[in-house]
Amino acid sequence: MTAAQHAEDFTRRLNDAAQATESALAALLAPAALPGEIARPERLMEAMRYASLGGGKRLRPFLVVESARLFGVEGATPLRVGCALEMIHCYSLVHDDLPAMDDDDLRRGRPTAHKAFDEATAILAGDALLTYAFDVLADPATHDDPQVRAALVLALARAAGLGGMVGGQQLDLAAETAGRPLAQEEVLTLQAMKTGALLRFAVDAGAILGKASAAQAQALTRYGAALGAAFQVADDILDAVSDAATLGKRAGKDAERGKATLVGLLGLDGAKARRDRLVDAAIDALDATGLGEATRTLKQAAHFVAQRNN
Ligand code: GRG
Repeated sequence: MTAAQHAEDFTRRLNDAAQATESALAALLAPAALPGEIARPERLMEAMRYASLGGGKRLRPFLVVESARLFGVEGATPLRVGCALEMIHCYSLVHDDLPAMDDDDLRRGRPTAHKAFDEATAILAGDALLTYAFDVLADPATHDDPQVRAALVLALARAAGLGGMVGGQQLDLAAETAGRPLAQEEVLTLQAMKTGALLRFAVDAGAILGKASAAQAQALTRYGAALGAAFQVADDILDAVSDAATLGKRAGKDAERGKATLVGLLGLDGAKARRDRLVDAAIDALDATGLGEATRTLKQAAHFVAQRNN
């Protein structure tokens, strides 16, 4: 394949994963109650659908699908795991946009959930997406091996909760009122928790589904951590240099709020250099899996994450 064909193949895979995620999420968020549920209130469902359908790059489900594919695992199983992860991601965006947190009006180019509905409904839609994510992972329809399901539930809980995304959000909020700027190490920890942990889970999930060897699983975790860090530096850079029309959300927020970012700490060029080093580290980690050419799409994903414009 030529370089242009490789690029085309990557775009097709990304789009296919996004479309498959959209359809699978829409099916999961259908009105019919599941066994054990009593009823699905219409307005809550509508808010959950608003928060999770019709937008987003679907990067996290794509990473689950591609990591599982390294081990020949394809189809409904990785897609459902990707949907569970995307539900957590969408809930975090809904809650992050609330007046008590970032207080934003625009997300994915549309009014935020609490603007389109109301605050209480947005909180509940986030809560229900969070709970549903673990329902999907625990459901035998996701995987017939209960040990695999339990491993996925545990890994996602660790990535999304106290010591992961939610903990990172708390550190971020605390930093705003700390009265002193965060040191670089503190910013890196905060970012690894707040945004890195979910991206890392995506590739760890592929290793769990693929029953990767310990060495391969470790290498993939290193890839996920580097990718997550590259994603966040790219986010800091975009917030500093882009605009709301391109981003689909407010730009320049970090500087406005005096947030500690890597652009603030390293300058724009320093942040770009760090981003590029992280992409190299992600690619090295994939080479260490010993899976060779099969890792090409994930290598392209590292470049994509770093160079994205929204
Ligand atoms: C409120 C519990 C709680 C957690 C919030 C992840 C997070 C923690 C907040 C999101 C705020 C934010 C803008 C973080 C920066 C990185 C990030 C997650 C950007 C959005 O992710 P993309 O670019 O979004 O993958 P799309 O819309 O493409 O899915």
